[in-house]
Amino acid sequence: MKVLLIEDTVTSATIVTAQLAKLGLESVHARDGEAGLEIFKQSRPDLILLDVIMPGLDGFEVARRIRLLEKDGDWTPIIFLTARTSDKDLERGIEAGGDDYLVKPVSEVVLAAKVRAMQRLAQMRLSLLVLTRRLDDANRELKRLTSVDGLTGIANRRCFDESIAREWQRSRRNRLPLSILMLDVDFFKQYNDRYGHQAGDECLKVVATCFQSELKRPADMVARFGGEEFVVILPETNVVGARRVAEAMRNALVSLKLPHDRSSVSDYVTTSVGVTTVYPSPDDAATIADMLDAADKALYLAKRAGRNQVAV
Ligand code: GH3
Ligand code: MG
Ligand code: MG
Ligand code: MG
Ligand code: MG
Repeated sequence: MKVLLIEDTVTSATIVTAQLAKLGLESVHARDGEAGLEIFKQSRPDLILLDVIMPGLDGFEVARRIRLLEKDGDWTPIIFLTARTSDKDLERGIEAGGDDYLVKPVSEVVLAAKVRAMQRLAQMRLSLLVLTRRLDDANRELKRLTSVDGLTGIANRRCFDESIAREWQRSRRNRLPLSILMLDVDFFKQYNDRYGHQAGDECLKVVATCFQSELKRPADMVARFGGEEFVVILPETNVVGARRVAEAMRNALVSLKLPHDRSSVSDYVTTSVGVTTVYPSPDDAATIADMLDAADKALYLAKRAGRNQVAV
């Protein structure tokens, strides 16, 4: 622990320095406020013993300036050394940013006790900082866990709900088209029956990654809607663009050639896609649910038309 002693009276400084040394504390002495502030800036002591009455800057002013020099979250304990102990003076000292005071001549036992008290406070402050950092980490992790699908690692339904609400409003405000793709893996029940549920899970991970890698713009997002269904948000995308992305996703999955010998439409895992494009407007009563309904209906058409295809 490094102590900065700011004291203009040499005899008092000599006594306190000796007392600090006896307590095993390293100290550096400044003869006035200006010099003290310089040392503070350069060496960031762990504790400051600060005389109140000094020529030039008095102790209260020095304390005020030290508090201004400290960066956010920094704190150096300040103990005033004072001959005066009127309530008014104490109040001024605390207001200026002091933490405690010692009456001169300084008693060695009181000095030792107050130094220990400040050490305890500093320790508590450190623990608090560590705790705050852990809390921040935990919050970030919580946010991740609540927005990511546990199996596939892509956005989950909750995250989708938030995103679609945001994009819907944005599209409404800016009068821009908004497209949605609803994708459903074909004959997935049969896939599970044939290869087992675990293989089914693995397959869904691969499918999710495949869909994700087809999205090129940062604003586009794919989420697991539930089970073997996925949903894609394509902001500022008209029906031509949406259909193009849908075809790209369908094709990308076909190209993976994931074996599925119980599928009636292909030897591989395939997906059907429903597309819908809306132009939400402030004077329109249409809702997000209506848009999802439309995408679902299009998906149903794609299924009924034979699967492994896109319908609008
Ligand atoms: P369709 O082509 O009409 O979509 O046929 P399908 O068999 O894919 O449709 P259906 O809705 O009848 O069955 C979906 C299946 O997906 C049923 C369910 O067991 C399976 N499934 C849903 N979620 C998961 C999952 O997380 N893991 C695995 N392994 N299977 C899942
Ligand atoms: Mg003095
Ligand atoms: Mg389904
Ligand atoms: Mg399905
Ligand atoms: Mg079905």
